[in-house]
Amino acid sequence: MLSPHALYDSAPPPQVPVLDIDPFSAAFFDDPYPAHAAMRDAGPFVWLERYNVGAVARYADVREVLTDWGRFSSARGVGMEDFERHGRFRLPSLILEADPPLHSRSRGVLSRALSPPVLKMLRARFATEAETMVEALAARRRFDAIADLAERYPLRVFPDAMGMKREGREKLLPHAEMLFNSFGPRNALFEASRAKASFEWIEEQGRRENLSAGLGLVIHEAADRGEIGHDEAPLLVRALLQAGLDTTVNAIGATLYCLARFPDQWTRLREEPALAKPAFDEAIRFESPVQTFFRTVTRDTEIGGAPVREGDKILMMLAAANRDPRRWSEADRYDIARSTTGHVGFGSGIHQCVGQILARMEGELVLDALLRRVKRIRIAGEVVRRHNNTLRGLASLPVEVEPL
Ligand code: OVM
Repeated sequence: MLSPHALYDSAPPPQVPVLDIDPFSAAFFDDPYPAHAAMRDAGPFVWLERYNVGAVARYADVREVLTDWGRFSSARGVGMEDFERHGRFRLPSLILEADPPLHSRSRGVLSRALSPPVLKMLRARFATEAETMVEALAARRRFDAIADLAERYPLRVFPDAMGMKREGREKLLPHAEMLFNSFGPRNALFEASRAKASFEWIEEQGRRENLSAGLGLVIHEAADRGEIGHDEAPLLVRALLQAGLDTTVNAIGATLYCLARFPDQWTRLREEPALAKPAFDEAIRFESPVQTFFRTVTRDTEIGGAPVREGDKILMMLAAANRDPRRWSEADRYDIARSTTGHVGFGSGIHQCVGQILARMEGELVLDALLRRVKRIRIAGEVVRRHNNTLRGLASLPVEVEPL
C-alpha cells in the first residue's frame, strides 16, 4: 500500500511558500479555519510539502484556476491522483473528469436533463415529501437533523426522481462517501471506505433496463437523439447518482446546522420566508459542503506571479475562498441577508455544479416546510462531525424543535 507521500516526489517550485499543513487530516477537518487563513496569508500560490502538490486558497486565485480550463485541466482527474501517472481504478466521469470538447457534449445533455422546465415537474412531489417529513418531525420534537432530515429527505426524493430501482438504494451514500474520499490522498479514511465501493453496481443502475420514468431515462433519450453515444448514457446517469446525493445531504445538513447555531438568523428567516433560498446558499458559502477539488497544470504558467509547472497538481481550497476576507466582509459570519453571488461552493466556470437548481429546490423546500411547522430550533445533544477527504458535514446533529 502506498503511503500518502508516495504519489509525487517533485520539489517545490522556487520562491513558492512551502507549508506543512495537511488538509486531509482529522485535526484539519475538526477546525480548518486557522489553516485556511495561513494558506491564504502565505501567498497566492503555496506548496504542500506533505503531498508535493500546489494549492490556492485566496478567492481571486481559486476563481482564476476554476475558470481557466485550458491551463488547469480536469481530464487527468480532479483528485490528488493523476490518471496519466497513476492509472485509475474506475472509468472516468464523462463530465467531472473531462475537458472540452468531450465535457461540453456531456454538459449539454445533463444541463437539459436538469433544466428548470424538467425540475418544475418534480417540484410538487418534492414539496409534499418535505411537508410530510417535517410534519412528523415537528410532532416528535426531538430528532437527529442529519439522519432524520438532511439524509432522509434527499434519499426519499432523489432516487425516485432519477427513476432508480428500489433495491440497493442503501448503497448510494456509502458509495458516494468512498468516491469523495478517493479524491484525496490514499490515507486511512480512503482505505477504510474503499470496501464500500460499488462501481459495478452503480454503473448497472445507469442502464436503461434498470430505470423507470425520470431523469435517468431523459439521459437515455438524449442518446436516442444522437446527442451522445448509447454506451455513454449509463456513465452520465452514474455521474448524477454519484454527485447528486451526498452533496445535497451535506448542503441541507449545513443549512440546518447554521440555523440551529445562529438563532437570530432563524428569527430573521421567519420574518422574511422569501430568504429561504439565500439562507441555503449562504450555508453553502459558510460551510462549503464540497471543500476542495484538484486540477492538473497543462503548461508552465504562473499564478499571482508565482511559477507553476506543467504536470503539477493544484488543490483548490473552495472553502477557504468562500471565507476570504479579501472578498467577503465579515466572512466568518452566517448572514442570510448578504449577497452570496460569486461564492465558489458550487464551483465556477464550465464545471460549475450542473445540479445546482435541483439542490436549491431541495434546500428551499425543506426550509419552507420547517417555517410552516416550527417556531424554534435548538441543538439538544452532542454534535458529531463526519470526516471525509472532500465533503464537510456532520454525522449527527441532535435538535429539539418547538412546533408552531
Ligand atoms: C461524476 C461526479 C461524481 C462526484 C461528484 C461530482 C461534484 C461528479 O461522476 O461526474 O461533482
